[in-house]
Amino acid sequence: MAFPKDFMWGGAIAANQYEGAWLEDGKQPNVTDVLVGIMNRDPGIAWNEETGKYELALNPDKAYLSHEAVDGYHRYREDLALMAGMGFNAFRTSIAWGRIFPNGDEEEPNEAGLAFYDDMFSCMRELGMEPVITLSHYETPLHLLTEYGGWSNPKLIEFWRRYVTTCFERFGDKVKYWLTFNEVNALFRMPFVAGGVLTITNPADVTKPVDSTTLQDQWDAYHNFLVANAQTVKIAHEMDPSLKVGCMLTCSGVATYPRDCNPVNIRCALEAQRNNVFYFGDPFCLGIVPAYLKRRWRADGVTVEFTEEELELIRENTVDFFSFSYYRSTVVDAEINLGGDTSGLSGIDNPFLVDKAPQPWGWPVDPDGLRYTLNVLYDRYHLPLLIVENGVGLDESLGEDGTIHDDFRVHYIEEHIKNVAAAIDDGVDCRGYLYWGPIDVVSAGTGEMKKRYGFVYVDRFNDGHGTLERAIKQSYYRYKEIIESNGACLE
Ligand code: BGP
Repeated sequence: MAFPKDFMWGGAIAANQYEGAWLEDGKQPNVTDVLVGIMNRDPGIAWNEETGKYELALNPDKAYLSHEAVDGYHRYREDLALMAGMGFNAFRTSIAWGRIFPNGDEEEPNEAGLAFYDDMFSCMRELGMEPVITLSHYETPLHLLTEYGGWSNPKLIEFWRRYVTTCFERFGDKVKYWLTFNEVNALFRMPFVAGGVLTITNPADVTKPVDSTTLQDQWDAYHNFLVANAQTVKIAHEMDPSLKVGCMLTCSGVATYPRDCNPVNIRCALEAQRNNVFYFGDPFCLGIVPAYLKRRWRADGVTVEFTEEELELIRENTVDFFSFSYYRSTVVDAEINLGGDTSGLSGIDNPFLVDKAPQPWGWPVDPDGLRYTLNVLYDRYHLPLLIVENGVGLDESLGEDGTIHDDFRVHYIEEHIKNVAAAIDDGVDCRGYLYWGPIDVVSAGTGEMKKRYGFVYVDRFNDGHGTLERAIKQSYYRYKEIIESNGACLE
C-alpha cells in the first residue's frame, strides 16, 4: 500500500452532533440547535410582531436530540481514549462558535468555553492525536441570523475575525490544522445551516418556509464567505506561519457522472461540478472568482460585485490544503433536476453500482468515486488533500454478545481506503483519512440517533432514552489493524 509513513489516520465529529450541553457554561443556541435534522426545513424560531424579529420558539412536540447529543461535553476524555485505542494519530472536531462568543457579537470571549476546548485539545495531544479543528461546522450562533440576517450581512465578517483570532491566539500552540466552514458549498442547498442565512421579513406570506432566503441573500453570503475565508488565512499566517488553514467542501459533487456520451450530458456533469464544488474551490484554492459564475448570476437575477481590495485579498490568501467529505457519486443528464442532502448531490440511479448499503437511507456506495474525486481535485488545485469525512450510517442494535458485527462497515472502509491508496499511487498528495463518525453521534441530516456511523456504539435512541454507555463494534478492531499496518493489511 502506498501510504506515506506520516499519513493521518483518524476520525471526525462535530461539536453540535456530539457534545450536547447546548446551553451549558454560557453557550447560546446556534443554527443546528433549533432543527431536528438539517433536511427538515422547520427551524424552531417564530416571528415576534412587537420586536419585528425572529426569536427562539422550539416545537414542544419534537425531540431535539442534539441538545444532549451523546454527552461528549462531559465524556470526551473517555471517548478520546477509545479513539486512541484504535491508534488514531489525528482527530477532527469543531469548536462550537457559541461556546466562545455565545451570541456571536460580543466584544469579549466566554472563558468557560475557551477552557473547555483547551482541555479537550490538550487531551488529544496527550493521546498522540493531531487536532484537526473546524471553526464552524454548521454552528453559526442563531442570534447572528435573527439580529443581522446571518452571512448575507458583511458585519458577520467582523464577528468572525474576532472569533478566529481568539481561537488562533488561545489554541495555536496545540492546534496546527484549521478548517474554516464545514461544507460551505452546500450553501444553496441548505442556506439556513450551511449558509447561516435568514432573510428577515415578516413571514406574512405563509407559503414561504420560515427559513426561506432570497437568492440575492445567498449570493451575498457567498461573497462574504470568500472574503472571510481569505481573511482567516491571512490572520493565521501573520500570527504564526506554522498554522495551516484549509477549506472544507462537500465533494460528493465531484464524482458527478454524465449518463452517457451525449455531449449535452457531458456538459451538464461539468456544470454540476462547477456549480456545486468548484465555485467555492476555485476562489479558495486558486484565488480567483470564476468567470463561469457571471452567467449564473445573470440567470439568478442577482448582483455580485467584489472590490479591487477584496479580489486582491482572495488572490493573496489561498488555503494551505484542501479538506473534504465524500459519501457518494451521482449521475446527471440534461433532464434531471439535481436534488441532494447531507450525502451530496443525488440524480439518476447508477446501474453500475452494485454495492448497496443495507440501510434505509439509500445512499449509493462508490469507492472508486473517491479515487476519481481525489485525482480531479489534485489535478485542479495541486494542494495537499485531506479526507475529513467518509463513512456509512447504519441502523444497528447491540447484540446479546454486547457488540455489533458491522461487516458492511468493515467492507465499506476497506474498499474506500484501497481507493485512497490507489489515488496516492496515481500521484495524488493525500495526507490523511478521517472516518466520519467514529463514535455514534446525532445525524446531521435527519436529527436521529438511529443512523449510526460509529466504530463505538452509544446507547441512545430516537426518543431520547438510553444510558449513554459506550460499546465497541467489530469494525473498531478492523480499523485498528488497518491503522497499525499503515494500510498494508489490505494488500
Ligand atoms: C456531512 C456533515 C456531517 C455528517 C455527515 C453525515 O454532510 O458534514 O456533519 O453528519 O454529512 O450526514 P448524516 O449525519 O446526515 O448522515
